[in-house]
Amino acid sequence: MHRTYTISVKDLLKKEDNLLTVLFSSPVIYANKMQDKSYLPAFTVPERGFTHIRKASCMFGWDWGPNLPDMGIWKDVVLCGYSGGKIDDVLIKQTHKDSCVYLDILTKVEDFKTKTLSLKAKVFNPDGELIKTACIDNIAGQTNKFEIKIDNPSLWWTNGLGAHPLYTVEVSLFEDGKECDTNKKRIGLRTFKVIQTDDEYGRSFTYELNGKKIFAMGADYIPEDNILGRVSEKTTKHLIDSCVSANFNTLRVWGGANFPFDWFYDLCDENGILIWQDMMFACGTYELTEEFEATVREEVYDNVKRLRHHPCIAMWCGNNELEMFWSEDRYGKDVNPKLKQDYYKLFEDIFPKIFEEIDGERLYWPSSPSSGGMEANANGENYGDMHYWGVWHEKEEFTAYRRYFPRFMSEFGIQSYPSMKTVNTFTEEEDREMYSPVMQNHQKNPAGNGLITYYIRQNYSEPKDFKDAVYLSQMIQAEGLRYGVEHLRRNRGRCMGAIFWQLNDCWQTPSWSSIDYFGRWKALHYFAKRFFAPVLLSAEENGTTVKIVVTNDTLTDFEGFVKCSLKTNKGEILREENFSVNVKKLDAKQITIFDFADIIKTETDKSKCYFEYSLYNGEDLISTNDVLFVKAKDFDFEKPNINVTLEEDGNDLFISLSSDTFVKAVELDLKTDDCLFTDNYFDLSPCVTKRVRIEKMLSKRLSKKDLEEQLVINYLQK
Ligand code: BMA
Repeated sequence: MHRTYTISVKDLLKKEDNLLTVLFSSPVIYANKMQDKSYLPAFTVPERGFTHIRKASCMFGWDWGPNLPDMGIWKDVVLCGYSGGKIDDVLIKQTHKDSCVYLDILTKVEDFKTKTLSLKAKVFNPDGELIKTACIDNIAGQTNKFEIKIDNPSLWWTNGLGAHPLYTVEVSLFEDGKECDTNKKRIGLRTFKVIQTDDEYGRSFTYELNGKKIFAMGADYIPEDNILGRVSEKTTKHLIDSCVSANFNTLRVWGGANFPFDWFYDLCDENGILIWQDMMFACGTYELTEEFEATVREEVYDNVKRLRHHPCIAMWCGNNELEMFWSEDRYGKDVNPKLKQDYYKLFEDIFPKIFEEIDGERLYWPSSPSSGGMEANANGENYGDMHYWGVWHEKEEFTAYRRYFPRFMSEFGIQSYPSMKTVNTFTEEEDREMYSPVMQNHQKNPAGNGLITYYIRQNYSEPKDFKDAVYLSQMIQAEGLRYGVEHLRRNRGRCMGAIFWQLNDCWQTPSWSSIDYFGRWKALHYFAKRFFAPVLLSAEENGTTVKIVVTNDTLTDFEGFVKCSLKTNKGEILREENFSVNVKKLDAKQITIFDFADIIKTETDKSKCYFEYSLYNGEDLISTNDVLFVKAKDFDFEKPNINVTLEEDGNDLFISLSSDTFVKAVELDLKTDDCLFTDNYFDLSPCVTKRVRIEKMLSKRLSKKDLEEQLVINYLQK
């Protein structure tokens, strides 16, 4: 599934009536049979033997997806004809020096030795204008090198840091002056490194783009559909647009699936989203037979050659969690020791050599998580990347995130249900409860429903009904990850990445995703837009103290002011303080620590106060939030009167909300239609009007009257 097969049909073709027949055998029977022959221990997956076959592992079932392995060819079949010669490969290398970029365009040609061949390279700037041409006459096959200098290059930046200009390099092959093959690649001019330097904590793991140390923010990407034929450029575009809106700059393409379609990488190039690219191995053991080794080598050649020109590709990674499982001895004592040797051979010997040969520039990282290889505490926090699952799988409280200081967090997550509209698509009225057979069948993490209930009850009151449980599940997920991400960003420098598990879903399911199968944003995605804000003000509460920190992930120093107030549930101000703040570019700075022990003296005081903090740049509100001193279930919410007004201004629809008491987690939704709001799942402070715009309709356009009829408002109630 991960390979491209090129088969010569020249001697088979007839003038007409050519028929291509492809025979498939069952992947399930094959995997099961092989498992009987040679047992390969693995995790998560219900189908036996999935690591024996080179097919998206998650198709055999995962803890968020059904066991539905399909059969067939999932990409186009093309018939190609050549004469004279053909371009086999184009590798473009960049050197950035003295404000210029030098391109080395290495072109490998297969020469059929019939006529004289020549090559021409053209470079077009981001506006499509031809800026450079170079020719090589009378080539003799093999690798030919063009050297092209680009003056005044427009650099490629990630989302939030700058533009994402794309240049086009076109290489054409001529047979006696007549074009016989051409190869076009879009590139971005940028330098990229993963900086690993020993320091007081261990070793850094920092993305450096055009010489700037950037903090990676984003999520893990899984297949968009279990049935790949239903994935289209349109579905991917909605996801990538949603990543851009929520201030992402990185996605990790997880190794338990398939390499995404070309348009996925094109969209990431166009939108400044970096890709951590896993190879397709996950959560199990693999046996390195001669046949297996040969095929996985080809996979890497095929995919790396296909993808390496994309500016979005940040780094390559060998696999998902294989090294961690070995390092934690999770396969048991009886596991065949050869499998461990096979692991080393493939991921620490064969793959590094291939990546060096066909890329040579990007980091090849053996596994996620890893501390750098040879299973030296693979999932340790001081080296490399980390997957932290104490919150969720081990029922740790959200505050547990604050105990860890990973150099780069590449997985952590909490499950939630998709919206009721999504649930309604696969249920009848009587199925709409957590433990109905239908709902349970869609919950693929055996402990999932129990953990959702556990976290809801730890933080909120008993859900009134299933609909309320859905809403509360989204709130625990969003709040929990806010704890995690804000902590990581407060520790910018020591930690340089917050990639949460997971962006999307492959069917209608409760899962760790922030966007559901139909593209509906869960509360988490709105929270992500806030906690990934380029300049973030965040607070760390502890007893009666609150520490506030500004994290500046922009390329300019930030100057502004912070407004803080301790308020009662009715909005009375108990204490108020304002500060001017200056935070250097690409830095995090603690502003102050408050201690409210003189005001918050009793448990009753704790349950009636909240701390609100806002960051302004002039008049503009940049970042705002609040913290409670008790769990939301113990907070003394007063019954609010919420005032809602709707306005229409040209094509825009606005919703303004205000309340006479403090309200938490206001959810806006439409009865039948779907849209994205500029903000959602926010808190309302008395006397502060919140104005939200409909940012994008996902279904038909609404008039103000439609909105009046459709708008549903929900909020956290005791
Ligand atoms: C991670 C992933 C997936 C899984 C997720 C949730 O470790 O790599 O295998 O879906 O945990 O359990």
